[in-house]
Amino acid sequence: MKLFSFWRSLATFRVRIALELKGIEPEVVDVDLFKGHQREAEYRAVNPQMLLPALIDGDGPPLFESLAIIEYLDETRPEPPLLPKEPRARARVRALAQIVACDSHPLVVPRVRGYLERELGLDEATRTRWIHHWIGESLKALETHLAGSRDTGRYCQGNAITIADICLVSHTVGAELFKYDTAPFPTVRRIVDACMQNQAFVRAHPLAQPGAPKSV
Ligand SMILES: N[C@@H](CCC(=O)N[C@@H](CS)C(=O)NCC(=O)O)C(=O)O
Repeated sequence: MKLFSFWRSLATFRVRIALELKGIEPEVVDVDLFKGHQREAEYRAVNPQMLLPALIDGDGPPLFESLAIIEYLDETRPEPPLLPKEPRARARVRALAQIVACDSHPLVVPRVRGYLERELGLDEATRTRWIHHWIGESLKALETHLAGSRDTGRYCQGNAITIADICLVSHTVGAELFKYDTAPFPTVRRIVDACMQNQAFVRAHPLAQPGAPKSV
């Protein structure tokens, strides 16, 4: 299995966590987002959208979109399961995951930050306001959902790690990389701290990847 990855990519972080939980060690191909390598012909042939992650399992074709990749991994390697069995619980897990992967993260990725800077001429302080605003909006929504539901347990859904936890951790670590204070979200913090007891999350962490700085 081949994972196209970059240490700073939060979407790839999600897939790395799932791979670690499943005990899969892929070959890693580094695509440097800071140097724009995602836009070079070699990677465009893998993912025409020029986004990480992409995953090749066996003789391909490449899989793309982190949530689709994680569900593919879960369907092809069912242990440990990353979605609950019961339909309402599955819907809640997917919904919590999508707050991160569909409603928040896409607003702060490099191509959006670059557009704000180059096309709209926003200075760094204004761009940081944008990033913090959208990170904060989804943290508020996640905290409200998690603190207010009897379905929440040690993790987002009961006491087993699911795709919702994978996304919650990627979002919170992303907030930290963008210097956004997550302390006002105690339920989010409690669940993230519980996840970080699991070595799969620790090994997949952006700062544990080759090429990452010691801190940001
Ligand atoms: N919805 C996609 C998001 C993919 C995405 O935006 N990836 C970012 C890194 S986290 C990327 O490759 N950005 C490159 C760019 O913006 O130019 C997923 O979940 O896989």
